[in-house]
Amino acid sequence: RNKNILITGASSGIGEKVAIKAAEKGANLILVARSEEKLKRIRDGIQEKTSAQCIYYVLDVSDLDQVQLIFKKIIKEVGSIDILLNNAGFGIFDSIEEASLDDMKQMFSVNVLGLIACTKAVLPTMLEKNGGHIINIASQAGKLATPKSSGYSATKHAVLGFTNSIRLELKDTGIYVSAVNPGPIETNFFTTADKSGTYVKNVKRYMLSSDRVASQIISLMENPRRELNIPRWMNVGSILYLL
Ligand code: NJP
Repeated sequence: RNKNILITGASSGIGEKVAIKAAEKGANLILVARSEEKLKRIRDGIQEKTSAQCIYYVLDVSDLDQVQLIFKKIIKEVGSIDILLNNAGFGIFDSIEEASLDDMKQMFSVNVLGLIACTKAVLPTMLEKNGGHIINIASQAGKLATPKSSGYSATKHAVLGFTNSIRLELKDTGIYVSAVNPGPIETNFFTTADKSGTYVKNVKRYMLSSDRVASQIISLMENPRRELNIPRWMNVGSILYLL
């Protein structure tokens, strides 16, 4: 309640669901993504249904200079960030022969460098207050590997490495650092990740709803802890299928 929560990738999927649930619980939201129209629609919906304060900023997190600039503006406007949900990300699934280096570069720019830039941009105010919570959406793809997702999987391994390292570094501050490692979730993610639809067809029955994942993230926000693995058997099921 009354916490300032900044969510990247808030214009759809997990980010949108967490924003709505957090607003219902009385948090103040700062929504970040590239699609202004979607952010505006979500902001309007939140303002209509709750008394939460909600603002949005259009930002491509892979533009590292813009991240610095916009986060400065945000912090000036809201004072401080209590919780940063580093959720913006995307995947492109391809065989290693077919995967393009441009796609790999873009995935690393958004999923890894963007996430690092957002973290660095909130850190000074969190350190100053000696408190805060940084939650990074990683993936089971960052713990295990499946075929045809080498680039995406590499980015999520990087997210986990980054998360684990700063968690140790910040352990004597009041800042919590968590990673969330879900398996496949029903969101727009697969429109880009799996253009042929083959992966989705195979794992559909194991997919989690974004609503369920968002509820678990809200509970992580309420009870900060190290890591959140979302129902293991579902992830294991889908991974076994692919091996
Ligand atoms: O996907 P989707 P999810 N700058 O496509 C934003 C991870 N994950 O909710 O910019 C700023 O509905 C995009 O907004 P827009 C996944 O890797 C997923 O499933 O307007 N924002 C949108 O709001 C990702 O890290 C699954 O296009 C950027 C959001 O990101 C996170 O969950 C499984 C951006 C993506 O929403 C949320 O994905 C798993 C940029 N450059 C982990 N690029 C899964 N769905 O199965 C994208 O383990 N966004």
